[in-house]
Amino acid sequence: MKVNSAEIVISAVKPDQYPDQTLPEFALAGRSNVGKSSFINKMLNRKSLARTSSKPGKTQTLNFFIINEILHFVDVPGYGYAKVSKKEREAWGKMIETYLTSREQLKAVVLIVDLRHPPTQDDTMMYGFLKHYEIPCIIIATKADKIPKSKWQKHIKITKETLDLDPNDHLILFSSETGHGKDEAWSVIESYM
Ligand SMILES: Nc1nc2c(ncn2[C@@H]2O[C@H](COP(=O)(O)OP(=O)(O)OP(=O)(O)O)[C@@H](O)[C@H]2O)c(=O)[nH]1
Ligand SMILES: [Mg+2]
Repeated sequence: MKVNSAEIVISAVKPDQYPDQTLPEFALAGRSNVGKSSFINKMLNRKSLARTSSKPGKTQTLNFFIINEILHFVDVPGYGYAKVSKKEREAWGKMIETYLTSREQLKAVVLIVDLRHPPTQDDTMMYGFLKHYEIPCIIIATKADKIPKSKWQKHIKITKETLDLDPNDHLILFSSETGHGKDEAWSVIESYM
């Protein structure tokens, strides 16, 4: 997709703040600091529309972006960040669960994992949650630029096996540094629209 316009619509914490438009929507999910916001920026050719940080816990709310006036990306706070309190973790869990299980225009979740390491227990739990609710998901294995090409296939295999990936689900190798995988990610997203 050629991105002509992209802007933030709203930062929401509860359903009455979600945009009421029924545009097809794609939400990010993944560990804190894995690169969800960076993925959005790369896909939209924007340096810092979605705020990123080298420290985990940057994204705290559900941030809705509108693209070409025809679809939404939703940036989501990451999971698995050890330094948040139990109370905060529960509030996060509620916010994201409410969103994922009630948003009718949600077409697919883009689940971001780190290609360098096997998916964590939190990653496999999130994948299981999406399968349980029959929410289509697109797996993005990011930070590919951080390991040599010769090791990509080995890491992809480990990622698939650890997640117990459904053969019908797409797994795309990606890098927000180089843009590798961007065209493939767009074409899969468009196929869900
Ligand atoms: N080398 C490299 N670094 C990346 C890539 N994607 C993200 N990063 C870096 O990883 C760090 C975290 O990126 P974010 O996009 O803020 O991560 P996030 O998943 O949105 O994190 P939270 O909002 O805290 O959940 C930043 O320092 C990014 O520059 C990538 O593909 N390659
Ligand atoms: Mg973020």
